Amino acid sequence: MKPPFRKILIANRGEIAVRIIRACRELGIASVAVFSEADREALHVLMADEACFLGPPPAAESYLVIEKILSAAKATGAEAVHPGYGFLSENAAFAERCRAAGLVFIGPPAEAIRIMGDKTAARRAAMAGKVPVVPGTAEPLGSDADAARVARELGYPVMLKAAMGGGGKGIRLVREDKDLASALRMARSEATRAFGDDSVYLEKYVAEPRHIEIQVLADGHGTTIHLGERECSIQRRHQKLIEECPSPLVDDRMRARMGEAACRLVSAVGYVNAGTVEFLVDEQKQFYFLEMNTRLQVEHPVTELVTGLDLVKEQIRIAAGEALGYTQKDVRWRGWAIECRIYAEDPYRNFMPSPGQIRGLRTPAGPWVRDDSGVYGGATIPIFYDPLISKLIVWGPDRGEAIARMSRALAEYKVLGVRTTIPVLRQIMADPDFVAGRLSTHFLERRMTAERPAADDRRQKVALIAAVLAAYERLGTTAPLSSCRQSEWKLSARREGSRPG
Ligand code: MV4
Repeated sequence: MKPPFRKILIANRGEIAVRIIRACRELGIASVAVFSEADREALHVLMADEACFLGPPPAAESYLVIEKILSAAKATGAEAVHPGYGFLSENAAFAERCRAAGLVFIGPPAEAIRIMGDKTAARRAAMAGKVPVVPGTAEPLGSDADAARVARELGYPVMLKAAMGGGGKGIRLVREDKDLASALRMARSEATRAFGDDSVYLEKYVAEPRHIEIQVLADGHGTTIHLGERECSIQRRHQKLIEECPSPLVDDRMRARMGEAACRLVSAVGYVNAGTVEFLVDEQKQFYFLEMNTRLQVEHPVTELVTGLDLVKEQIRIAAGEALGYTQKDVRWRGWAIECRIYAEDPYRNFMPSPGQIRGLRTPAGPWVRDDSGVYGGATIPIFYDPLISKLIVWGPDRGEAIARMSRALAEYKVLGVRTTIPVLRQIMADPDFVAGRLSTHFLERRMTAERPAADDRRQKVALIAAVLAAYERLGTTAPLSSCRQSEWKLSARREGSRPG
């Protein structure tokens, strides 16, 4: 079959650039990577068919510079641009500039990006599509007096949110009337600094919510379908750590209702391509539209493993004008998938980034295990970008088997040289509440009393000296020091407690 495009430029880096290169290769499409000074030897550059240098390490001087991306596409003769997630992926002006330059933007129309970028416009679109929204304002707030009246009508506590924000930036919980004025002042100045716009709006506060999102696909021929939900409640400060498909909370009826609501929103704004509709779900299992992400999501692989679809290939085909070729009733969900995000962060130091060189790497494999990684052993994780090393995704016939498989895979995972989130992920897989599916967006902060597992420093040093002496005796004095590397592996296995349970 004829490939949808001859050549695609990938305006991103790291694991998602690698993921998109893989889809291109399977479709017979040539790939062009872009890279900053900090990414000269990055995996996505090594894997692409061609690569274009952008500029200095800061994203504002490389991955975010529209002119540079467009020049790279022109210089290499790319026909289309895939933005991945983050960076320029939800920038309506970028989508427009691509189209004006004769490039196909692999994403939704600029107008749909613009509507969903304004959270009050997104709420209005949801209401127009009869999608339940959290009770609150449909327009940005006016004066402080207006805000106070609305807040009293809604009833405290309320959430104050930046209209141009999203993903947790610029939101504030207001518990009572007397706190509203100062919260408004702070929210407006924060919003101005972060988004260049001081518009804010109010919503009633939903206590103990779960974060459940619906994956949608829409082609340019009027077919819109949903691929079910992802449960994303295990997060820390709006950074997700674990996602699963399906959600332990959602039954067939609820999935159908949420899916139909998501499809109505998509149709209401003329959305085309892949997208995600986020919902908050309260303790009575009522769902409310929160916001829509107009891009491929980090956690898309769990949906892929359960539906059998390749979302990046679907995105590329849709952008090329192809029809989906199947309908809602053809979508089948089989088994359970879980994703764990492996970040170069120290979970025992408040998740502080831990960039640097990966001195040793052993990635898990075996049945139904997928590792979407952006690195290799010896690679350096720059300080300039998101410190995501990889996403470990497993599939099992049911949730219990998926959890057991994830525990097994995490036990195999070894990363030397940088701190990672692997130890907390192992703890969560063994947590009785997680295993029972008792999740909420507060799960992690309540559980983060975690301590480094009995890392008795003195005992570890003694063990290290003993191991060095033993290796020295075994090898004799003529052996090169590098032969000792083996013991570092063994030590790391012991240090991190690789045995499950
Ligand atoms: C809320 C909420 C409770 N009530 N809105 C945080 C991220 C942003 N997208 C919306 N967020 C929330 N909005 C109302 N009316 C609680 C959150 C929230 C949250 C949402 C999703 C995932 C994790 C979260 C963690 C804390 C708060």
